[in-house]
Order: sequence, then C-alpha cells, then structure tokens
Amino acid sequence: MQVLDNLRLAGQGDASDLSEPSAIAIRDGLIAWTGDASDLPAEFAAAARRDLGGRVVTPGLIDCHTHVVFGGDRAREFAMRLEGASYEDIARAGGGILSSVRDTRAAAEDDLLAQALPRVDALLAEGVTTLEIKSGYGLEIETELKMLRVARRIGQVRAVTVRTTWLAAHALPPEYAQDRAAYLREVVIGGMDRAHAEGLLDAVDGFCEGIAFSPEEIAQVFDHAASLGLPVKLHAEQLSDLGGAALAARHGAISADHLEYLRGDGIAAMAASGTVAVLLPGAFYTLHETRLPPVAALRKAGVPMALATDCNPGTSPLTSLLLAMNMGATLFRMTPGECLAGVTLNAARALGLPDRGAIAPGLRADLAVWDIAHPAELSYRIGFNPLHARIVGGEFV
Ligand code: DI6
Ligand code: FE
Repeated sequence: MQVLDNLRLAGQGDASDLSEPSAIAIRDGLIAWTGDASDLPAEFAAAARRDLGGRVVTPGLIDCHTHVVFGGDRAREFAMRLEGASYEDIARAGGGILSSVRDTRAAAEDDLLAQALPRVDALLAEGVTTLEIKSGYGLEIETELKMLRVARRIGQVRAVTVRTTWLAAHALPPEYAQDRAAYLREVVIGGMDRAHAEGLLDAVDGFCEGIAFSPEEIAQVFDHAASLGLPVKLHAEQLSDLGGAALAARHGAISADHLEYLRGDGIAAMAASGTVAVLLPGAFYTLHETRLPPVAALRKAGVPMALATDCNPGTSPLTSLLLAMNMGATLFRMTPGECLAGVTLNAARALGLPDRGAIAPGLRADLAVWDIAHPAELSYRIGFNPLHARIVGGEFV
C-alpha cells in the first residue's frame, strides 16, 4: 500500500484539464482511491507516502500498434524511396516486408530479442507501460511463433505489459506465390491454431491491401479468429480503399488501423460497432502520404481515436510515442486532449483492455509522472522527453 501525494492528474477526458493538487492511493498494484489528500480515507493513513512535487501524472502510455520485433533494417530501401521508388514498387520487386522476412527468419530467438530491446527501451523511456507487438515478419509458422515468443519475453525482461497479435496475413511469401489459398489455410489459419494452443495470442490482425490480402481473404481469417474466441483488428485503408474498415466493423473488430483512405461508409460502420480508429502518423510521414485520415469526420461520428507508433522497419521506424502524439496534432489536427486520450484510454480500448488507460479506482496503477506544467506539452514538444518516472503495477521503475 502506498500513497502518491502532491500531484496533479491529467488524462481524464480532455487533456486541457489539470486537477488541483491530489493524491492517489495504490493497493495490490491497483489504484484504490484518488482525490484531495485532506480527504484520504483512514484505511490509507498508515501507508507510505511519496511526494511528487506537484508534478503532472497521466495514465501510463499505451502503444497499441507495433511491429517492434523484426530482424535487420531497411535503410537501403529508405534511400531508394527518396530516389523516387514507391513503397508498392519495392514490395512488388521482393523488397519491403519480404526483405525483413528474410532477416527475421535468419535471426536466432536471442538475437531477435537483442535487436528489439533497444527499440522497446526507447518507448519505455517515454512512459509506455503497455505495448502491443505483432508477428508478421515470419510468414512461416516457426518464425511467426519465434517472433511471438520474443514478444512475450520482452514482457518478462522489462516492466511492461506486452499484448501479442497474430499477423501472418501481412504479405504473401514467395514460396506460396502460386497458391494464396494454401498460404491462408496452412500458415495463417493453421499457424493461428498453433500459436493459440501455445497460449501466445491475444488478438488477430491482417493487412487488407492490394499488395497484401483481399477483404474476402481477411474475412476467412477473422472467421477463424472468432472460432477461437480471439478479438480481431485490421490494417485497413492505408494505401487505398478496399472497404477494410467496414469489413472489420462487421466482424466486431476492436480496432481498424491507418485509415487514410477511409470514407463515410466505413466511418459509419466503425461508429456502429464501437471499433477504435488507430491512427499511425509515423507511417503517413515516412511514406510522404498526402491523404489525411478523416479525423474531423471520425470525431463527428463519435469514433474513438487512438495513436500509435506502428514501429516497423519499413514504413515507420519510429520509437517515440510522444512524437506520434506531436504528429497526431500537427499533421492530423487532433487536439492535444485527443492525442493524450489516443495513447491512454482509447489505446486501451483498441487492445480490449478495460483495466487501464485512465486514473480511476479499480484500474491498474500504471502511471507516468511528468516534468511539465500542462498536459498539452506532451503533444507540443518535438523530440523532448519530460518523463520523470514510470510506475507499473504500483511500482516505480
Ligand atoms: N502496414 C504498415 O505500415 C506496415 N505493415 C503494414 O501492414 C509496414 C510493414 C513493413 O513495411 O515492413
Ligand atoms: Fe502496422
């Protein structure tokens, strides 16, 4: 039991709100009470107290969409794109995702972990306490499972909750170039069964795009996920509009992600199903995308919006969730309050985690303590990290 004292709460509703000096009582890793210290219930009177010096406290940040486990890098491809090659050109020529697949297949499990940890540490250094990690650079069962094991090990060697997502439907590997149906059946669906049986899965994702999988193919993947009781989410409308978000919504998806090419029918479907829109400005920026996700229309329709890094070697080599917030504001015109909700409450919803993402009794005591005067500073600054401390399950780390 402990009491954090002399702090100001942000991140509940609009980030422009900042509470009067308050206290948080923590018991068994959960938030037990918050309020004015003079009202502290007697049951916490004997608890150890920690004075936070008037600092701002938010929920621990949640990066709800990453591909942070992968082998190698794609700096050469970055140079090719600057010389004019498009992301799709490179993918169709066997580069892109497939180049990371070669490096990920070749890496030993320990090596893959060693390559991922510096990226993870950069995220944690900015207050991340929950991290989603997708498979999808194996495209064969053993390597997909290896990625998921590495992801789960990250949650053991670092103080962070890791949620793992099956993304075998990320690209078609060359060995199945002549038989897409067999890839879906044997690797995407067969491997999902294996990963689920080994307890390695929290959700199922797919890449619905011309260079990846069609809505009909994704529907098969989603039906199988549903038969295993796994929630689904989708990379949708990133490069074109195939109706992926509406498909995801029809399957009760917890999120649809990217969404630059999303239109009104998809927005209405997401609003009706409560699907979170996960916006990924790092990919928008890296790809020199000019089509903006329809933020104003999502806002108007009441679709919850989250922000994430999409940390991946190709389209978003981004390991800063604070920079994703800044980009959400500056590039996508989200308000600072929406950006903060996007990496806390709505990111928790995008992962199907009702036990976190806000500061309220009964929720996990995952918190971030900041050296800032106002929560909007988290979105306003560029390349500056004001984190004072990270608290995970009630423990300072
Ligand atoms: N969309 C993305 O932005 C990443 N995956 C996806 O489906 C890109 C992955 C990569 O290029 O390695
Ligand atoms: Fe992604």
